[in-house]
Amino acid sequence: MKRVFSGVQPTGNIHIGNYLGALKQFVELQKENQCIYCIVDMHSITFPQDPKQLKKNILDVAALYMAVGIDTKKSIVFVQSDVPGHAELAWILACNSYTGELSRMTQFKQKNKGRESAPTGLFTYPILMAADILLYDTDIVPVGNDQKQHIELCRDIAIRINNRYKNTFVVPDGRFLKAGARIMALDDPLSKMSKSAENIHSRISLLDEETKIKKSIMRATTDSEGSIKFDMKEKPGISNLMNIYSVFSGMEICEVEKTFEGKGYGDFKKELVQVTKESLTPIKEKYEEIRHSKELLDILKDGAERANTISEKTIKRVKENFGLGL
Ligand code: AQP
Repeated sequence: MKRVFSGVQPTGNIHIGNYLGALKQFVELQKENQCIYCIVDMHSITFPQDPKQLKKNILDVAALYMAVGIDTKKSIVFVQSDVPGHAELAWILACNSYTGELSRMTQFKQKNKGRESAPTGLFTYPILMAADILLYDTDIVPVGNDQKQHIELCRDIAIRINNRYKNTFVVPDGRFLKAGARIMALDDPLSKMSKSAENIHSRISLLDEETKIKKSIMRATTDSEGSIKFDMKEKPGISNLMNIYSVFSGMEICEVEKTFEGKGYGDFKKELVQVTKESLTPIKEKYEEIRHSKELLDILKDGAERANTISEKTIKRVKENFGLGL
């Protein structure tokens, strides 16, 4: 059995990019692996968060994990800050990584655009992410394409430490889907869909009302050509929508092209609204059942205990190999 680890930040409502790029994989991987899914609240404070809102967001993400199909009897679900090993290991990894490699991270460059000085946590975010992964002897990390560079850095740090000290870490592999790995913003198909973008119509959140879903899709940016052909370079808007349609409907892109041959963007968008609603309605219903149940807190408490048991073993091994403590 392989070990799987991944996480989502509690920074707002999870959108279909998070779902199609990451969460769908989380569910699939449960069948044959031991999975650990985290709500990475310590990552979210790289930018200031309202404390009350953050607490609410943590529980929202936990309920959504379960609503999309994560089975907490099989998989471990917990909140990152409930397991002290993440921060402890992050320091040890920080002492074995370089500012040069961190400054090359494109996500850091994008998020820090226009500032003279960056919050230190934003700069060292990939180290905390590496600690999250290495703490659990992870084999597979299911994520969206935007995390490719961070996974590479995590592998580099693990290999470096394994070479410097005794074999300390399992070197993980990223897992990226063919379709869904990079869902683009509906209003700007050259930027990825994001929870924190200002325009709410740039994304579809898993809990959006039907009228909001319709509005966001019907006003999505396309092109003036009008033919439903997949070409991410020349026709990024319609291609992004076709991608979403393909994953929700289970149709290959070539089937989507065939189905909508000769039809206009308006007709296609109406069908996309339909298939999106059908896919999200059961998730919303399940979410409503779980979100305010007492069970949710018990599950997170139990998850943290199980995660702590695994992480303590890793920390003990790391400290021994590094000669730390008595
Ligand atoms: N647009 C996307 N397409 C496919 N996958 C995506 N992911 C994020 N955006 C897309 C994947 O979702 C998982 C959780 O992401 P995260 O919450 O850790 O943070 P993020 O990558 O920074 O996501 P956002 O939505 O863009 O958040 P904000 O706006 O807060 O920065 C990851 O596996 C990610 O790859």
